[in-house]
Amino acid sequence: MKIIDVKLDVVQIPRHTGFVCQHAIARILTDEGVTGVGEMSDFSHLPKYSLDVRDLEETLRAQLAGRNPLDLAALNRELAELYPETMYYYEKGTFIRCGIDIALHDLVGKALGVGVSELLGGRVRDKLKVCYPIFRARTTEEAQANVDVVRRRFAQGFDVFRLYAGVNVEADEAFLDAVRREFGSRVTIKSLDFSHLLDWKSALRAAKRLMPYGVELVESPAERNDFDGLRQFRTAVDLPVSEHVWSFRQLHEMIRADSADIFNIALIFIGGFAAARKAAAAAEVAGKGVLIGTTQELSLGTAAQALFGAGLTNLAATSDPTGPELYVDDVTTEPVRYENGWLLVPDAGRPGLGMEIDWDKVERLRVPGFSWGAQKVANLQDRTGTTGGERP
Ligand code: GAE
Ligand code: MG
Ligand code: MG
Repeated sequence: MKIIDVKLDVVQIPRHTGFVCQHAIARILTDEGVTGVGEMSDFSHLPKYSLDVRDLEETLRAQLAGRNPLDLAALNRELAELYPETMYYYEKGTFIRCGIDIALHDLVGKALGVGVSELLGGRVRDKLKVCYPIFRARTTEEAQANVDVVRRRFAQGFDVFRLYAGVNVEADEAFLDAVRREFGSRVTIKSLDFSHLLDWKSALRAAKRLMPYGVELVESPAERNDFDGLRQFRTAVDLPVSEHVWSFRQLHEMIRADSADIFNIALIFIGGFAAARKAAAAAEVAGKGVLIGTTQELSLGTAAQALFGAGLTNLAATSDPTGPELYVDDVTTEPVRYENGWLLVPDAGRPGLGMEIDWDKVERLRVPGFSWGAQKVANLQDRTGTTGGERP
C-alpha cells in the first residue's frame, strides 16, 4: 500500500465564548482506496503568524507520497526532522506532526481492519472523567458570568471544572466563593491553571489565597521552562502540581528537576499518538502521573485523545478534552459523547479512529487558509471572547 496524496482543509469554528478557532482536517489517500483522517487542532494560538496551508499541503504530499503508511516509526522520525521540537508550548510544527500521525493511525487501523485502540495495545478503560474549562475572568462581572456557565454545564452533567486563574485574583476568589456557596460538594474544582502568566512566587501568593476554596491540583504556576521555579512552587504547596508537556527536552528537564507531580499530555502539543505514548511512558518510568490535556479539539481530535487515554496505565487525574462541547459546530457525522462528565471512548468495534467526517459540514465551515483577524493578545491568552462567559 502506498500513499498517493495529502489534503488539508481549514475550518473555522467559534466557541460558545465567542472566541474563534481554526483547525485543519488532514487526509492521507492511498493507492488501495483507504483514506486516513486526522486533525491539526486550534492554530489560533500565539505566535501571531499564519502558515500557508497550500504550501504545507504540497510539502507534506512531497514527503509522504510513495511511502508505506504502515512505516509509522520511520514516518514519525522524518516528520520530527521536518518539524523539529522547540521549547515552545504552542509550536505549530507540533500540531502538523500531530494531525499527520493521527491520520496515519486512522489509515493503518482501517487498512488492517482494527481500531486504533488495538493498534496501541488495547484499553484499560472505556471512558475518561473530564472537567469543563472556566476561562480567565478579568473582571468581577466576568466571574459572575462564569458562575452561569457552571450552572448550565452542571445541568448537562459536568460536575468537575477547572479554572484559569491569576490575572484578577479578586475575580477568581469571587467565582470560587460563589460556586462553593451554590453547589457545595456537588461541584469539584479540579485545578487552578495559571498558564505560565505568573512567576512562581506570584503564583504561590495567588494559589494560597484560592486553595482554601477546595481545588485538587495547580497547573503551570511558573513561567514557561522555569523548571526550578516549578519545583520551588511544588515544594511550597501540598497539592499536586501539573505541567504541560511540549517537547521531550522539556519533559526531560522537568523529570530531572522533579518539577511536577503530574504531566499534562495532549497529542497536539507533543506531536501525535507515537510521541504522546513515549512521553507517558517516560512519566511512568519516572514515577509520575499523567492527565490528558487539550487544546480544545473538535470531535475527531477528541476521539484520538480518548483513544490515547483509554490505554494509559498511569492516568492520575481528571482529564481536559471538552472541545466538542465548547465549539458551536463540528465536522463529524456524530460527535464524541459525554455522559455525566465522562468522555466515552469511541466504539471499540470500528476500524481506525471510529469517526466519520461529514464533508458537507467541512464545506460549510471551510475558510481558504489560516489567518488572524483582529483578536487581541489578552483574548488569545485568556481564551475569552469580549464579554466573558458563554452564550446560552
Ligand atoms: O492550558 C490548558 O490547559 C489549556 O487547555 C490551554 O492549552 C488552552 O489555551 C487551550 C485553549 O485553546 O483553550 O489550548
Ligand atoms: Mg493548562
Ligand atoms: Mg487551544
